[in-house]
Amino acid sequence: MINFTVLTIFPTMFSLLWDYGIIKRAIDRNIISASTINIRDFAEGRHRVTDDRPYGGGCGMVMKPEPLAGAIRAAQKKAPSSKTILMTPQGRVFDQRVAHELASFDGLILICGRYEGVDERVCYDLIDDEISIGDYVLTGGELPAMVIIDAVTRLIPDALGGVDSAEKDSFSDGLLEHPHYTRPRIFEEANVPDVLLSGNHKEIEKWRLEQSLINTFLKRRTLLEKRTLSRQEVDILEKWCLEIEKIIHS
Ligand code: 9D3
Repeated sequence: MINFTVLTIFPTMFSLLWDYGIIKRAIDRNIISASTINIRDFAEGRHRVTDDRPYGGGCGMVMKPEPLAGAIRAAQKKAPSSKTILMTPQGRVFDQRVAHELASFDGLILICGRYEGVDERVCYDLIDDEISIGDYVLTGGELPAMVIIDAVTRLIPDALGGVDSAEKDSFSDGLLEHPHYTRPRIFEEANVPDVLLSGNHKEIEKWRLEQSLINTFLKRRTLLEKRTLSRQEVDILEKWCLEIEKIIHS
């Protein structure tokens, strides 16, 4: 059981996440719990303002510190053993390793910034970590928070259900996936590879590993470089090397 608390000025955006598919099922089955806190509820005054102009001038607005600090403290009081994370383009970049790391916490409090950023003084004491989901510019931290909740949830045992385990995932073992096929056997004159119809499970596993390796080599070479190869993987790649040399030297 892991508890997600999202701090945002747009809590209704998160029904996109809570109300569908695997995340919905995980909530229904008490595999995760999820709630949102509206930062605006902690803003003072008749207009409940959450942003203000930047000291020093410049364009854009900055998230006011008081409502955000109030919301963070309320979230931390409700879920005391949680890690508090600010979603920001300046954070460390999220990947599958970070997903595994975050999945080990009892709770995550995810703060979604809006405007140009949050007042720096909020970060000092109240925030444990800063995460970005990649180098492109979005309009706020809500989609990044959803990405994190989605990736972390599917790592929790039982969240996926069925026979598929998250550990079999390509990114968990650092390779891209092999190609997939389903019925019909012939689609627009294209056949399914014979080996998949052979019933020979050892050969099928070997073919899939081979396809994974080649796919990774062609499309995402840096993933291969980051990884230590098994004996069987070395054998497969050496076989391909020999085939290529045969062509070169013929
Ligand atoms: C003008 C400088 N901008 C930084 C590149 C300011 C800025 C733009 C967009 C500040 C915040 C945002 C909104 N984005 C996020 O809050 C955000 C984000 C993102 O834009 N990309 C990838 N990951 C993330 S996590 C939060």
